[in-house]
Amino acid sequence: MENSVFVQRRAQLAAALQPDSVALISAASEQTRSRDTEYPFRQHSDFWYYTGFNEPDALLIISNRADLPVAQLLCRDKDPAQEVWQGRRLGPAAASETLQLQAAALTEQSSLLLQAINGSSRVYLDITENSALLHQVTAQIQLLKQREKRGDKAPAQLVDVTQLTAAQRLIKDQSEIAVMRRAGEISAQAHIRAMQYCRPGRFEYQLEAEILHHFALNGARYPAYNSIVGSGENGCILHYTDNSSELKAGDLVLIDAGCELAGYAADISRTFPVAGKFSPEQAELYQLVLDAQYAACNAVQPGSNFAKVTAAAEQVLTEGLLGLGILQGELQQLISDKACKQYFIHGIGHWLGLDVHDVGAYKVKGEEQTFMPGMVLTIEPGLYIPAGSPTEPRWWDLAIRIEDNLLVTAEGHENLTTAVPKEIEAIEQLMAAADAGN
Ligand SMILES: [Mn+2]
Repeated sequence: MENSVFVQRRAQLAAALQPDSVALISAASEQTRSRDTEYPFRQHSDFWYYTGFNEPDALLIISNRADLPVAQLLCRDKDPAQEVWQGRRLGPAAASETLQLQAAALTEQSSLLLQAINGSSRVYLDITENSALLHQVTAQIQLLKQREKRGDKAPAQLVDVTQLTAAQRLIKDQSEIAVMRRAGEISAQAHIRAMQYCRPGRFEYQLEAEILHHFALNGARYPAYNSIVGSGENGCILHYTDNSSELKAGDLVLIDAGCELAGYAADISRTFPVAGKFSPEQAELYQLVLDAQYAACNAVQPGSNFAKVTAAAEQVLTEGLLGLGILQGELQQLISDKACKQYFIHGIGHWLGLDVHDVGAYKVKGEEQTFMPGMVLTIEPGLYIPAGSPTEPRWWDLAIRIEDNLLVTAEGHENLTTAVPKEIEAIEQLMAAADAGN
């Protein structure tokens, strides 16, 4: 992303603060995996959004005060001995130029933070997450209060910054949309690869390996979340990530996987038969979820909202489940009772962006958040019928979810993940062609 994008985002946040205020945004820290090894470093999404700077233990100070720069960065100093072991550091001098802001070493954090807080009317920070910073800020506020006779001034309020950052991140700009299109494309191709590789006798983790391989080969080294590959009854466990079972002919396999590219998540689910051909029951239930997914996608446009999209999907699911005899009763009653929720056990979708379950309000003053161009969301209806459900046993252990990523546009929406097939015929053809090729 161009540096000007980050400069513009910081200016936008500064403008959203109350007059004479500062906002503090922390970078993530390294997390221990075991003993002296760490998890792959993942930058804090807000910090990444405003800096594009991928080092741990940094702090961004944004201000709209006339006597302070719009943006100051505190980061690790250069240290040749440490860098030989732990990797390169940008250091304040290069950071200042590269990131187009004022930068100083972390050793100056205490004094620069005090300067930024002293005289500010409000201090915005994440009051739930970084308790070390919160402690430091409250200690400094106490100090300033003691020194008020000397002319120092403690801020009157600590405010949660995440409401402002979430509102800004909810609407994606052109550079974000370009990255998310690419993340969707890479993830779609990875799902295709898993469908092509799938055979009875192979294992769930082998499908996962195909997917991760495709992500990494295309510049997305890590998934956006732990990949779910659930065959047969495993598909009924929503966050199944053991991925350890052998794939059996006659079962469906549900895959929920998406890559992270330059910080941005894709989030795709597909369900297909292990042996490449849907049974009649599988096909009927699958087509029902697909019809519901189309109905929900069609309802994604400016002015719509998650409640309308949910209603569109639930209408189709309820009619279909009634038609198949899985639900019994009177249609309107079943719809108003939300009877389909017995088998459609999660929400229709969520915001998508730097976080897979991205920030952004779902309700605004008690009302549904209205869809606007630039918002990106998932549409993912599903049906899960575990063994023992009050249905004919032929439906048991079927689990189906179909999930795409949609960008709201002025005209309606753009589906970012259409490259991976979801029509029954298209899936069967793809898998048959892969079979013939081996
Ligand atoms: Mn999702």
